Amino acid sequence: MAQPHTITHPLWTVVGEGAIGLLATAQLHQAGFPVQLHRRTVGPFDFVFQSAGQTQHISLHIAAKHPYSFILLPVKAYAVVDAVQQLLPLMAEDAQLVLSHNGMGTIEQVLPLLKPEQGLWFLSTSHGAFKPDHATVIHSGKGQSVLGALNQAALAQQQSVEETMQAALGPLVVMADIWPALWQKLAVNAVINPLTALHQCKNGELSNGKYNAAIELLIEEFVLVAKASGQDFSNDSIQSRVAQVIRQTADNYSSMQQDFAKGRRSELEYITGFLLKQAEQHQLQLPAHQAIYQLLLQKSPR
Ligand code: KPL
Repeated sequence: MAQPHTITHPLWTVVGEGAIGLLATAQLHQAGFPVQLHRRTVGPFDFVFQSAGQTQHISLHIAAKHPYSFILLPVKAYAVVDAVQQLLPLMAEDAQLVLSHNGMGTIEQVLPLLKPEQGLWFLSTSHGAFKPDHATVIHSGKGQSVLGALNQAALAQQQSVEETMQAALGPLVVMADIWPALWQKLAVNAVINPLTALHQCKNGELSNGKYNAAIELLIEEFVLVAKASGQDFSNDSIQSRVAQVIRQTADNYSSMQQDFAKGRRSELEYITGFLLKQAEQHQLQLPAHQAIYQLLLQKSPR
C-alpha cells in the first residue's frame, strides 16, 4: 500500500515582533510550517491573530534552535544592519536571509556582511497589519508580495524560500530582477509617506487637489533620479501607481504619519534620504524632496 508522504518544511525563524513579522508567523503556523520567533526576551510567546473575521490564539516557543537556516527579518530599515550583526553568530554557514521593509539602502549594507554561501533575498509586501497591543496582530488589509533573490547563494534554496514566503505573505510574485519593483515601491513611499507625515493626514487626503502640485514635483524629481540610477520609469506610470495606492489606502494612516504622530523614529533616511544620496552621486538637485526632508528632520524626535 502506498504510504502517504508528508512534506517536511525546514524551520524558519522570524525576527522581531512587528506587525508584519507576526502576520507572517501566524500564517506560517496556520499553514503547518515550522516557525520560531527570535525576540529580545526569552520564554514562550502567545499572541492573538485576527484575520478575515476569525480570531486565533497562537502559542510559540522563542527561538531556541540554532543555527538559524532560514530567517525572515521584517524590521524597520534603520534597524536592519544592527539586527544582522546580532544574528550573524547564530546563522548557519548557508543560511537564507529575507529582508522586508519600506525604503532602500540596506541591501548594499548587508551583502558584504554575509558569508559566500549565505543567501540574501528581499520581500516587498503590500499586506496591511497592525498591533493594537503588544500581543495582538490584526490583518487589516489583504495584499500581495514580491520576492527576489539578491545574490548567487540565494539560488541554492530558491524553492524552499519561495514556498515558505508564499505561505507567509502570499500571493507571491517571484522576480528574477526585483530592483524595478523596489524602486516603484520607493516612489510610492517617497510621495505618500512624507506628505502625510508633514500634514498629519490620512493617505486619502492627498487626492484633495491642494496636494497635486507637490505630488507632481516629487514624482518628476523621482523619475529623474531613478533614471540616473538605471531605472527607467515614465512620469505617467508613477503618477497612476501613486494615485492607485492613495485610493486603495485612502482610509489608512501611512507608517511615517504614525511614526511622527507617536514621536517614533521614522524611515525618512531610507526613503527620502536614500533618494537624496542617489541624487548627490549623480550631481542632481531634488529641491522638492530636499525641502520636505528638511521640514521632517526638524520635526523628528532627537
Ligand atoms: O507603504 C505604505 C506605508 O504606509 O508605509 C503605504 C500605505 C503604501 C503608503 O506609502
